[in-house]
Amino acid sequence: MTALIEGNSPGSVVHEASPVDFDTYGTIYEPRGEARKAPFGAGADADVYPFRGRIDPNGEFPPEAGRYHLYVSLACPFAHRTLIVRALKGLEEVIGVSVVDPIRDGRGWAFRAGADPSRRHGGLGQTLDRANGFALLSQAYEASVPGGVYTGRVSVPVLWDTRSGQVVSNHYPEITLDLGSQFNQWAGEPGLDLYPVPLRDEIDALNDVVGPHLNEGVYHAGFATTQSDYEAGYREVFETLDLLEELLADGREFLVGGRLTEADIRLWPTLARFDSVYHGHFKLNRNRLVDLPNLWAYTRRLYAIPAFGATTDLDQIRRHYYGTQLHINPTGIVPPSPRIDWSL
Ligand SMILES: N[C@@H](CCC(=O)N[C@@H](CS)C(=O)NCC(=O)O)C(=O)O
Repeated sequence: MTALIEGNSPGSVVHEASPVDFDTYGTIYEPRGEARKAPFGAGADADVYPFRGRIDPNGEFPPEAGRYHLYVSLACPFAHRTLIVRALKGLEEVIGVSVVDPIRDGRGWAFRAGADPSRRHGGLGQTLDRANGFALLSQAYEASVPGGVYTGRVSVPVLWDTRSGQVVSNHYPEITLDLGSQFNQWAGEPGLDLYPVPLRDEIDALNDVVGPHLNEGVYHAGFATTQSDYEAGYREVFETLDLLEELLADGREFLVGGRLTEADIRLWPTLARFDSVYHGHFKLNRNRLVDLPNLWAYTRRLYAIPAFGATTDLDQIRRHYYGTQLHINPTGIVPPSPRIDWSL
């Protein structure tokens, strides 16, 4: 299943997953053969996202430069947030990153260096596993549970502890909070507080709407298998976009408190994917994001910040959604990018 490749740290062997093979392994939605059957469903259920460790100076996982590693997919909006915070805080030298192949068969997220077309136009690209040399991300999960039998979801993002050799957390809301606050002594931007105490109630209130109804709402519509479920998802998504369009009508630059916060980081990855993927692939076609002037101006404003724009790989995003979610796009055909002008 894997090929061996010389690792860059002495003595280590880095594995590369064998090529994507839908015929043998199916998809993660309908796995085949030796591919692992995993529970599937939307939401942040603790049973399927069981790793909830926190970075804490007095806890099991104290902050330390070079100790923790992120496993991400550039396609995944939940993982995208962790990269945005890592870049905003200037933690590139402090927290390592490995990037999975955006194309995923029934074995789940996998590491392939491949001929990555994204890297050619300046993206982060996909990588082999720089922390452990695993071929499949499931190996990181299996290494973290007694007996190696893991029954939850193999999702990204993952925060990995290289010291104890286990997953710290696969729960993105806490990963971004910890990256944003616990590594300040090594951060390039130690003073940047993305979750300031006086704004927390307002940020949380907005996240409580944006999270379930927009970030996850797009999947409710996109993955629906009945007309009524689809319509309910469609409604909640556009109601939330309308609400945000209204909120931004006063010309505010950021969602809360006149400054960049967790609220922007939670919302933005969904907006960045909207016209490229959700509008067509998820049938969320009442309008495009570019048709909502306040939201589109806001989206472009944040795209111009390198931590947002440089972590956004629309090529991988399109290839992942259209080329992997074969239960809703059985041909796997990936359309070219729509014409979007991201300039300010
Ligand atoms: N609730 C998760 C959401 C992450 C998530 O759903 N990631 C998706 C990709 S966008 C994934 O890895 N799915 C694979 C799976 O769940 O089996 C979190 O806290 O991070």
